[in-house]
Amino acid sequence: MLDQLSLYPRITHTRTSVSLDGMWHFRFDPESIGEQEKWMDHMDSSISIPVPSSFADLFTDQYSKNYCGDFWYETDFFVPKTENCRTMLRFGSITHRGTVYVNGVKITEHEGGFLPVIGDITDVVKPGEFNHLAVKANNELNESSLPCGSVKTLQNGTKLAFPYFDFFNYSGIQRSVYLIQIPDEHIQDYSAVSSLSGNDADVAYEVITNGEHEVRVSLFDADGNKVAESSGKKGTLHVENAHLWNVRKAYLYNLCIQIVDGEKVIDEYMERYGIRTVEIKGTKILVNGNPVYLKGFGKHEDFDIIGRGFNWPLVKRDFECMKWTNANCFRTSHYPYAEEWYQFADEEGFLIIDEVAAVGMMRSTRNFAVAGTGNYTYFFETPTVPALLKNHLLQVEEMIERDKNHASVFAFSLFNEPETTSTYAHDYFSKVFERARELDPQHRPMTGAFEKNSAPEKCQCYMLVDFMCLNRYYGWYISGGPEISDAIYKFHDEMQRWQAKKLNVPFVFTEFGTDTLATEHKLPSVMWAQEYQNEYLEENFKVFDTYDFIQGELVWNFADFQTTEGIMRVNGNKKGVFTRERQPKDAAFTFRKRWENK
Ligand code: GCB
Repeated sequence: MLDQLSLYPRITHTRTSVSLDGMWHFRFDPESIGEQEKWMDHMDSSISIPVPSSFADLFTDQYSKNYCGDFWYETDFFVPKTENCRTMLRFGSITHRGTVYVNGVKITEHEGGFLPVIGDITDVVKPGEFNHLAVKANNELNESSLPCGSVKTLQNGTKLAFPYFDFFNYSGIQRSVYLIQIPDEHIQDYSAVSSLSGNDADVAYEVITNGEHEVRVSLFDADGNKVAESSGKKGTLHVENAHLWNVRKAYLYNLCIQIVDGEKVIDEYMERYGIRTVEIKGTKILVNGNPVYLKGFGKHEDFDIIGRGFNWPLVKRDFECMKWTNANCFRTSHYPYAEEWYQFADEEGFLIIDEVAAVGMMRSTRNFAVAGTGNYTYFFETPTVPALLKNHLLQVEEMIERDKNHASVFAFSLFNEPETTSTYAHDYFSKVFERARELDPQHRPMTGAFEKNSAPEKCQCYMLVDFMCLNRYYGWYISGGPEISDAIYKFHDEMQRWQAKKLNVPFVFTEFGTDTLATEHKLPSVMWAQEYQNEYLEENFKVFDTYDFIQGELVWNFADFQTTEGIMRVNGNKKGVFTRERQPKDAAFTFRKRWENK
């Protein structure tokens, strides 16, 4: 357990947190000379850069956009006081890896670009003065990084990222940075698990602190009335006539955790908390005991200029668009998103399949096209696998630790489209699933998204998941355009083969869709025209509606998004139901109508 990893920065009676977002200094370090030249102390010839943001789309030149290698950030921040508290820095993420220095001293280093980086800087900060913060980051991909990929060096020496995945390798300090001050004796982490009995609920909690003083936990309803109270590091809050957090009808309580010494409050942490249960029963997904059909999207953190940089207005707009389509769910394809997405999903009653950045576990820079060809790339048979597994386990741990208390998170996805047809893959993923199940206090369903090679007869990993997630493109990558009738025939054939296995678990489509240009209309339809996207969807819906074990449809993708350049991508992936600017294509109206009563 990492101190403060899962605790989002909050201001309470005993805690402060100050955003360090703004314009910082920045410099590329293609020769990796920064450390030797002591850039952690000071960087010459730096340029200004906004935090948070990806760096790629801020510039006007090709080199900066596609830069791959080391790069540095620096800023100065004022610390008013340091007595009787711990002072910490918390980055929402540094993509893909980072080393943090304060006043020239190395504080921490972190691998993985989509989870928080935390450093205790108490012993190195100077009170009443400006302090110097430097970050050395790196965005290279390899076969033991999550996500997976490689680096290609051009003849002129320029390095380029070669992702084994279909989204642009946006990098940088893409999420907010906070300076946090908390008491010496403090709350390090907590978990809370709800169970229901009749109209009442019990919330079993566990609080971890670094001291021995008493812990007091209270629950307040939305009007601010205290409805339950308990003491001790472990305990239960009994809530009479509990208001449940329901899908698209959220109710959130306020949970208040205190460390107390008599009447004195030593530390205090507060968070919104939704009371709900999730469970898989036979082929049904149950929330509070009621079946839910998942309607929604695979998404990306992706927008013009800011890339994967966190932006509240974008969160708001995306939720408004999702609500307009009558959706109730999304998958954080293909990495854990900024925490604010989950907070807002808690408020709006959206369900989330929370995915770790285990994508690209198939040796191909066009995995979207290779999936389905049957090509086998020996991914889980190479010497890098132990290092990959170590990373994978660590990031699953950090993701579950960070996201475990969100009502919106109803399942964790531990992979997207790896090679699953070998016993090597089975051994690898058995370890990942075993670890994830140990870690989640809520015992949520665990899953992963399977591509087409993971067929019922060949897949060695489907038995590991609690519900099946299939990514299928019948009518796009397979038998598209005028061949769509064949595609649907093949689709039914595959579903019947799954049905014959009698797995007795829900199946959810976590991807299906067509690239569609918002500018294109054509009668009769052709691939890439809006009419084809709609026809494809209607044909796919007929398949979904045939099998009662199909319990959800998350279309690929919510919006058009940026990818690596290539002949299969027209300035990015155009499978959005919305454009990259978040305006509806015709398909958005199709979903709005279908999901109204589904
Ligand atoms: C997939 C991948 C996703 C791609 C998508 C596509 O199977 O999981 O990352 O973007 O296909 O559009 O090809």
